[in-house]
Amino acid sequence: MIKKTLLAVVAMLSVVSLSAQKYEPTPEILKAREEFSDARFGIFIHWGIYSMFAQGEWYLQNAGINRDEYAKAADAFYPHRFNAEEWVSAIKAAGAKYICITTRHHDSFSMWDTEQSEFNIVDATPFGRDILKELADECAKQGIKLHLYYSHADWSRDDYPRGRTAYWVTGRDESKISWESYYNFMNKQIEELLTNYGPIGAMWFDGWWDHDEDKTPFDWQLDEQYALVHKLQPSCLVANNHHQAPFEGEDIQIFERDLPGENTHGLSGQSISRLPLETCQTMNGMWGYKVVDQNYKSTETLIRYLVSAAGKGANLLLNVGPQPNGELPAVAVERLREMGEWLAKYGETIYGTDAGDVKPQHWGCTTRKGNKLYLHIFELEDEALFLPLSCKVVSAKAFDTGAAVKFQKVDGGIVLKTGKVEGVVDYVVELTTK
Ligand code: JFZ
Repeated sequence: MIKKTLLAVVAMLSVVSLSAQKYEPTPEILKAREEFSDARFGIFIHWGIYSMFAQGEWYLQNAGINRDEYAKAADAFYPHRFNAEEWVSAIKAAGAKYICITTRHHDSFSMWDTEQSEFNIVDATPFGRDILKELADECAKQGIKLHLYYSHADWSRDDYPRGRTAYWVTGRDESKISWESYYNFMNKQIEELLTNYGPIGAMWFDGWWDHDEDKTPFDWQLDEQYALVHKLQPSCLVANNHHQAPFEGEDIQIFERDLPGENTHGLSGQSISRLPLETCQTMNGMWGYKVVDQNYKSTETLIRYLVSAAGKGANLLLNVGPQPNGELPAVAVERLREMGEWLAKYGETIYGTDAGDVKPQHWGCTTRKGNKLYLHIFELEDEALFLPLSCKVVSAKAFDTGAAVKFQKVDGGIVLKTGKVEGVVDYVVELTTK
């Protein structure tokens, strides 16, 4: 009897300790998080057979069509202008420090040579090339990190338990729905991705929200999957675009289409954690190539967005949607080049910085690195600027010319005699502080 009770107590205790087990990031992960934050700028690539329909990556669900009819696009996918070297060069020239590519989006098409499904770029297309391998090799060659987007939601497979999107996509055999089978499939794919493509900087998951409608929470078994990622590659960061505050086991907090703390698109209402932050944003209006969407943001807007992200202590993951022929759109390449020109000059005030002492203002924002506080002034109607500061300012100068900027100590900070600021992308003033 006593023995039985003791056993029960021991069993209970071990359950308690298991459930109380917290994710302890390893030293490798902590280092990777720091490097990630220092990078500040990455390029997102949304590319798949959806590009051929040229209506964005949600086409299968938005059109509500038959999955087998949709899949016929694969048999004509021949992106003969795809050139990993050109992509990576253009992205490096932009000053971006990492690339995140869609390995498998919600339509279920895999952009690598996977053994887990025939619906992939090598087996299902006349092109027959493993573009992920080519890209991974080129990233290694040119020294830029590679992150992998991977969808949890799936709009084509029989075994995926249907969520709140795409339930009207036809052609799927409902009798074959099996979470066990689907979960197993995903983990085997993740194993391939983290085994065959060299070091991966981060796994960027997306699709959790497909089951956020459930009264009883859907169990995605993320703990096990995250542990698998960390086991396969101890320096690979885990990110999940679930639009919630971070879950246990995650290393990055993602925001979509809005900077942390802003929520104009209704996808970023979550509170801000202490994890490294990343905001993903489109260059036009859609992620995947969309022929009618030529509404590209100007280079000035994009630079200011990058600077504003840095001013909030966040990275910008800026998207480009390659064309069906495999080329990056020329308008996108032009913006990448111009952003790179700006960063070549002002990168010091962005890379490796933290959010500055003064929170974002109507005139711009601030970043900090060591004893340098950088003011990024986009526009200023007044001739002078009051900065609430608790540190001592030793000197102030215009970042690009080095010319001294006059300032005066006042109660609670300084008044900086900038003069009116207009007609510039970003007037950067460097303060040396003590
Ligand atoms: C998600 C993807 O669906 C999208 O295709 C793209 O990859 C982006 C980066 O991430 O964006 C979402 C996800 C969920 C909703 C909207 C956009 N939602 O639930 O309305």
